[in-house]
Amino acid sequence: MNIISATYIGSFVDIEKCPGPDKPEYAFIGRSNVGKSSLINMLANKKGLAKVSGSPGKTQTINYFLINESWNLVDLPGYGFAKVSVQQRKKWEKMIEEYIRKRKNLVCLFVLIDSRHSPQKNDLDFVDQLGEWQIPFTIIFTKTDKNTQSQTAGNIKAFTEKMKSRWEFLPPYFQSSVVKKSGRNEILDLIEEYNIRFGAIA
Ligand SMILES: Nc1nc2c(ncn2[C@@H]2O[C@H](COP(=O)(O)OP(=O)(O)OP(=O)(O)O)[C@@H](O)[C@H]2O)c(=O)[nH]1
Ligand SMILES: [Mg+2]
Repeated sequence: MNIISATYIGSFVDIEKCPGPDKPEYAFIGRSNVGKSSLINMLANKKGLAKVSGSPGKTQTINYFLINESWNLVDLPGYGFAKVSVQQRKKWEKMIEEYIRKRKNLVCLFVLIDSRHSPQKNDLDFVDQLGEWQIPFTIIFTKTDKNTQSQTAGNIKAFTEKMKSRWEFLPPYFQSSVVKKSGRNEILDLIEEYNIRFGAIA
């Protein structure tokens, strides 16, 4: 799919105030610093569209980006960021939960996992939670440029094995690197397929 236009729409903290549910949307969630905002910029092919930072906790609201005038990419705050107050963290968690569970036009939730690490408890807990809520999702293993291919493959295998021990079916998964510019076509192809299905039922 070609990206012709990508525009920032706005930032929201209240689900009720998010843009109307007439367009399909795709949201990105994962631990703080995993690369959600960077991946959105790579997909949209627009540097600086979503704000990126070397320190975790950069994205603090639900940010909407309209793509090709017809569908939205949604950047969410990360989870597992230790340096915010318990109160603030609770607020983000509630906002994320409401968003994930209530948005009827959330066609696919992408859960980003840092491919540099062995399986992390908060990521496994998060995907288990999605299972309990019955939210379908797709995994993207990010930052694959950071390790050797075999280390990355080992971490991905370890994560999927953990999931297999708790889940009957594995969700689809991709790999990405904004440094190598990899994963973009595969993710956009999936979104295009979903957009067609959304159009068919809308
Ligand atoms: N090497 C490498 N660095 C990356 C990649 N993706 C993101 N980064 C870096 O990781 C850091 C965090 O990126 P962000 O996109 O801001 O991460 P985020 O998940 O949006 O973080 P929060 O908004 O704080 O939750 C930045 O320094 C990025 O440049 C990647 O594929 N490879
Ligand atoms: Mg971010």
